[in-house]
Amino acid sequence: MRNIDIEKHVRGESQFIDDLIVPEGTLYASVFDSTIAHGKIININIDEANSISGVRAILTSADIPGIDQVGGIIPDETLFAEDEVQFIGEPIGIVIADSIEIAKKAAKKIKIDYEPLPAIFDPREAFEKGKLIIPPKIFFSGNVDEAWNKCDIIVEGQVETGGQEHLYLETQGAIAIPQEGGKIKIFSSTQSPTAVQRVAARILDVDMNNIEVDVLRLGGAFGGKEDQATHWAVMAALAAFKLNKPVKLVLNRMDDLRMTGKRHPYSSDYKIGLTSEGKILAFEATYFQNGGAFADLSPAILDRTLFHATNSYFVPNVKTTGISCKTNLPPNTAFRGFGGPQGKFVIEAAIHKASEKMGIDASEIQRNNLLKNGDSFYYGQQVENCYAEKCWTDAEEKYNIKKLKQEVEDFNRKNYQFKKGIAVMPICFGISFTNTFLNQASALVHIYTDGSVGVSTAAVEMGQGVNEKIKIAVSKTLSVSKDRIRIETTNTTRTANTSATAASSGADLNGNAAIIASKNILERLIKSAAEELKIIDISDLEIKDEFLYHKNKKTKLSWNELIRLTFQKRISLSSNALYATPNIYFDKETNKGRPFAYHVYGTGITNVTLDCLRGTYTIDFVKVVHDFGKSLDPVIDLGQAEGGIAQGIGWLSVEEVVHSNEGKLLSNSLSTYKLPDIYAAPKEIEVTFLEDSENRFGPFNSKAIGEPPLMYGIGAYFAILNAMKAFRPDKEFEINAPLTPEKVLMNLYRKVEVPVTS
Ligand code: LUZ
Ligand code: MOS
Repeated sequence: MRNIDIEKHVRGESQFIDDLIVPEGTLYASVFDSTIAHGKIININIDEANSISGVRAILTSADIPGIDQVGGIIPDETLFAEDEVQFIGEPIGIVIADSIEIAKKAAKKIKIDYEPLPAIFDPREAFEKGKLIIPPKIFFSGNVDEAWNKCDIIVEGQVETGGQEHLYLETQGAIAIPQEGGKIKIFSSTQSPTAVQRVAARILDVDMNNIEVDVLRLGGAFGGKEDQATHWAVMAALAAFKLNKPVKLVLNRMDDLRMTGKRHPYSSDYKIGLTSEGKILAFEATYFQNGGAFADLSPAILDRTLFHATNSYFVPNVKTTGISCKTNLPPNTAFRGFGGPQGKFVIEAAIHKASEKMGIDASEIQRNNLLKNGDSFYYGQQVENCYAEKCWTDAEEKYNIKKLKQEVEDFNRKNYQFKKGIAVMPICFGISFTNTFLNQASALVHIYTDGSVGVSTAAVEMGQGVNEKIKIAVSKTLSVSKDRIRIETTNTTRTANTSATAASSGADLNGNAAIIASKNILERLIKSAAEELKIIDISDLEIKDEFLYHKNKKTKLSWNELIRLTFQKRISLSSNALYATPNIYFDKETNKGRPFAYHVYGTGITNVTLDCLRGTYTIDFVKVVHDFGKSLDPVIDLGQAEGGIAQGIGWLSVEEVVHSNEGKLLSNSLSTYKLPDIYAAPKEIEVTFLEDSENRFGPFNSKAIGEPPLMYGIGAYFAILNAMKAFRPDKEFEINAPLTPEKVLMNLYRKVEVPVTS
């Protein structure tokens, strides 16, 4: 896969936080954290640590000059624990020393006495004890209570989905460098430079213009640096501010795994009602979200669960209840899909169970209930430009689903130890931050006197290729070669008040802003050319391939010449522009509105082979038809689709976040947390780009790609489950993800509850 940085990556020239050359005199910080899940801090003894040579300072909450508050949505989280700790890994303070080795050694010598308090790890238990992050949220349409009577089939059940570690290759980290006049410049590995700036200003009690945040690129994020990169950057800033020295703070892998939140595990109840023809009439669900100790982004993530509760289906009567539960675990956080995958999984489980009861294939129910133009989503938005059915029928034709199913059946008839399973997974994902005001981005475009172009936006490059997409958008708008365009670092002094690069909307929002800024300059250039050539009708002029054209005829004015001329006339060659997504709104009282600019659709087919002796499985293939709009860069988009699919499969199959009964992370390293490596990834991923898809909200008709493909991974869960059913048709299996090989094995051979009847 080629993207904007591929050559630098391959040569090891790309710079991440740990590669930056630090100024002389830089100090190093190491975080010390709670070793118990809940308790009062009785005493912190730093004497021994402080006596180690090379230790410069030990900072705790008492050393914070400003307001000790890092909560983004709800002010419920301090930078360092004050008198109470609420999870294992909660930061209590930092040691700053001449080297990282000294800082770490000293951190180990800090003795903390606690008075333990009871801890809760299970969201349902937290709910029963009234420990909630926000009051329950209810979305509904129609009337489920009246609808049940009209249903021929009703199925109820419980569904579990697990957490997921982001495992960005680059761990959390930052470098803070004091500047003159009390200013601090922070290099941070964050998706949200403004969040770092805002919180640093609050913690240090300075104005935001005293903090500059700069981001070159991240070594991955996946949502893990939307809110949770802030803490480490602010700690480094605090130390730099206190000691007036540059301070570097980079978490090692085990600290990062222990201290940071993951994808939220959910425990959910559902009830689904259908007609005997397989039309879904009613769906009711309650989602218990395991929020961890602080709110972080949990309320927004819960919203997205509710928005995606009905996936790609039209359901006339729906009631969903979201409950964000406070537990003594690290605050769970944004992760690719942002609660959407958890929501979709529940209705897919409900459909799966209903299909078992009806003795039909789940795909018949799925197919029968796909959204169409003219339907509405249960949160009020009209379904427009819907490609749900188109993706499904294209997949049916292109991949011959019927034949694939027949092949699975034939295989299963002939084999005992090995069974195959197949599942279809349609997706529908809403694009826009669900908090309307976040849907804005700005861009600053400069054209230098030699004709080269510099672009700053709010977008953060994290390997997803957003910089390349912005470059393409600017190149097309100005009709200037991509080689003449540089995408600059994301910097709060050039692009202020930024939303996080998140919600799959980085390329849409920032690409559109860059297009507007480019067009502003283009207009001035055309005017200047008209003056120069004494042409009256400027609509006859255009720039093509770095030349001015008049009535489609090349003139003598090259791009460079035009830039030079325009500069001589003292006309600005820079522009700043804002893009704000039009026509979106949401009423938080009624939970109705038009929260999304548009939706992304697709259909995936997943095939697996299960070794029923060992419980191990291979994903034979995933074949999808996906709606990319008019892709700005098919190679980047394909990479995002493939990566998302692998990550989604990982979440539901091999990745398992495990804690001890005391709330200690047991899957605390790469030897105990299983990632989908090349062997666990599908043997084949085939992606077909849906044809003729239009999207006026994306740059040049493109569509967002970051999060939607992850949800094809849900198909892998049900494909494995179908293979298990082929081996044990006598058994009812619980729906409890991830479906790790050991869980498969236990489930296949656990005592038979229902006698074999044939
Ligand atoms: N972040 C956010 C997100 O603040 N709001 C969202 O709706 C969202 N969606 C996906 C990923 N991050
Ligand atoms: Mo995200 S989950 O779009 O940071």
